[in-house]
Amino acid sequence: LHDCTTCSSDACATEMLRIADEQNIETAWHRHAAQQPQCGFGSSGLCCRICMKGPCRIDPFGNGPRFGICGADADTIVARHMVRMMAAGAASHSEHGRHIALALRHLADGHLDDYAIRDEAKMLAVAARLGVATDGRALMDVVRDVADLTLGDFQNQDEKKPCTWLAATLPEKRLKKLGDLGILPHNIDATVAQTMSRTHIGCDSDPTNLVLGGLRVALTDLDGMVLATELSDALFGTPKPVATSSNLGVLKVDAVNVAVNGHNPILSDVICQVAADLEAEAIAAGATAGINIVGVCCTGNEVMMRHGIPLATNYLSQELPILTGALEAMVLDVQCIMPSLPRIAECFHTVVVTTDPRNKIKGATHVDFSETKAVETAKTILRMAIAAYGRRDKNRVNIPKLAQRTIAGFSTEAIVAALTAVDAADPLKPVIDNVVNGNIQGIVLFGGCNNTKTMQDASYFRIATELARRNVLVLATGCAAGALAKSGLMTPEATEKYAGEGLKAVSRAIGEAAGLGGPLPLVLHMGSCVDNSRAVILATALANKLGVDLSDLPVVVSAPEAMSEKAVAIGTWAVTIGFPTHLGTVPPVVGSETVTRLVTETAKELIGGHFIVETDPAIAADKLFAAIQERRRGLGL
Ligand code: SF4
Ligand code: WCC
Ligand code: FE2
Repeated sequence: LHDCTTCSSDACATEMLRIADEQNIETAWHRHAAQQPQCGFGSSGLCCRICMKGPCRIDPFGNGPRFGICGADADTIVARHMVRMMAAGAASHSEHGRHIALALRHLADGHLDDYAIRDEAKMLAVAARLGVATDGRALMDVVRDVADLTLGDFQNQDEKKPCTWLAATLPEKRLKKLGDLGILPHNIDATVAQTMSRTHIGCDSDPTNLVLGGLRVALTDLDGMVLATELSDALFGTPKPVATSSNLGVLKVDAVNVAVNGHNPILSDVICQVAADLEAEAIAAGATAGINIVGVCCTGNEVMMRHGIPLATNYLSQELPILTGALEAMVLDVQCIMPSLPRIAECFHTVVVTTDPRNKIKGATHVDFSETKAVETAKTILRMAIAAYGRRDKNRVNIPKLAQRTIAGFSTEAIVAALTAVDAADPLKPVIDNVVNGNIQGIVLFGGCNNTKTMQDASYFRIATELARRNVLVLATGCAAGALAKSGLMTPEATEKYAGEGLKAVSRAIGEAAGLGGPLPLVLHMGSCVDNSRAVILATALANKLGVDLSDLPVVVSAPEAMSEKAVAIGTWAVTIGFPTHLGTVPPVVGSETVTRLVTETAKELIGGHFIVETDPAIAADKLFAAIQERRRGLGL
């Protein structure tokens, strides 16, 4: 049915796909093959399903209808659908953020016994950034004020007052530019609702105006991310460099293996905390190695960054840990979770547990999670996993041998701490000096998903090593980070092997000064998708120090396997705050020349950032490097 050699560049995934074929188990790759050929109208964005007179299709070659029944043309149809994707992405990230903000508010009110402010220094730093008084006040009073200010970003009705977190995050110059364009949002919920409203039949049909609305809603996505990241750090700790490992070899044959999959650390962090308490029960059940928690997707990134929990895999291969026959439970929260998981688990002993009442899956066991009984729920779930261990069929256990060493945990604070070891008085100076002297040509941030339209993880490796060779500093988040971790690029050895001479020298100097005993890893793992905000905070610090705007920095973004609506939102705000942003999968906009031109060319004149669509990874690396060079010339370097 499909050709395994082109599915994934991940050796563990390829091994598991062979087992899938032998045992006749359907995975995402098999379903991708069954979907071919995919609809040309949908692929180019020319199928409109916004009202029930439709679907209406526009003929891209001009031989058929040029207008939908209501009169909408290709530009309107493409723009409306793309902008709706941004709204859905922004809603998802911001809902995650709201969840954390509400938890903080409930904690301040004394309703949550199972949580605490684990990083008081971060909490106070966040308060100071938001203008909340801290001197001589009880910590929980500060927490309540921060939570309320944050919730204000979901409630403020004054359109002239921008979202608090955006205002506290972006450089002044950028805020002014966005304000002048009328795209600085005032309220996350209102902007998402307005986006849905203006894209309803018979509303906004002007492609330029629609795209501007899209930029505005994409900025609420950034707002939701920054607040999610910063408040999660206060609650669960700010990540520091930690050595761990990645890929399916992290599963242990003698352990009760539990995978946490999804995005929100609010449950998974508690699972990590209580696992030790149930160790004896697991051993009594015959699992001599106790309980082994592993991560998948962004929940995986969250617990990897904070607790060194190993990463089993990223988005596209999330079904495969079950195929090892050694996974007792997969615990799910929200986002990027395949509905196929219970179907695959039926072939094994694995229990699939959903925990969010708004994110259930047919065939899964649902255990309602609430923060007020977090420890109790986490223990219930872990006991389900321990019970499942007794049902494991030892003859069907196939754990691939491969696990790559991975150094993760590079929060902005951790990066600044490492730089402080080089220059305590002026930590950003070593970075800026080396950008100026060319040892570091620029910075690339890899983000985004996996997509069956390209070989899993392959472009990440190719573009990252190609740019590192040309002395570009590499950062990564989300499933991009998963891909680069599994590829072995988050190690000092990878720096020695792949980095250009300039970058290598800088990495060695920083790594050694910071006591890492060698260079920094080639790729710095900055966290989950919401942690793209960390890169924005870092870039803002650099821009402020240089007195320039984000659109002047030699910083680029790459999403070679973008897939989700969230990725569309992230890519769009990356462009909106001024970064050239590469997409390696073609978004459904090519049916409209106008919209395509708006996001790839006009955007550059208007806001400095723009999309670069390029499916060939080698050419993508060239284009990203060229964008870095253009920025360097702009700075006179
Ligand atoms: Fe067709 Fe217009 Fe309805 Fe879209 S909104 S489905 S183009 S009639
Ligand atoms: Ni973010 Fe993409 Fe992964 Fe989901 S977890 S698959 S949006 S990169
Ligand atoms: Fe994610």
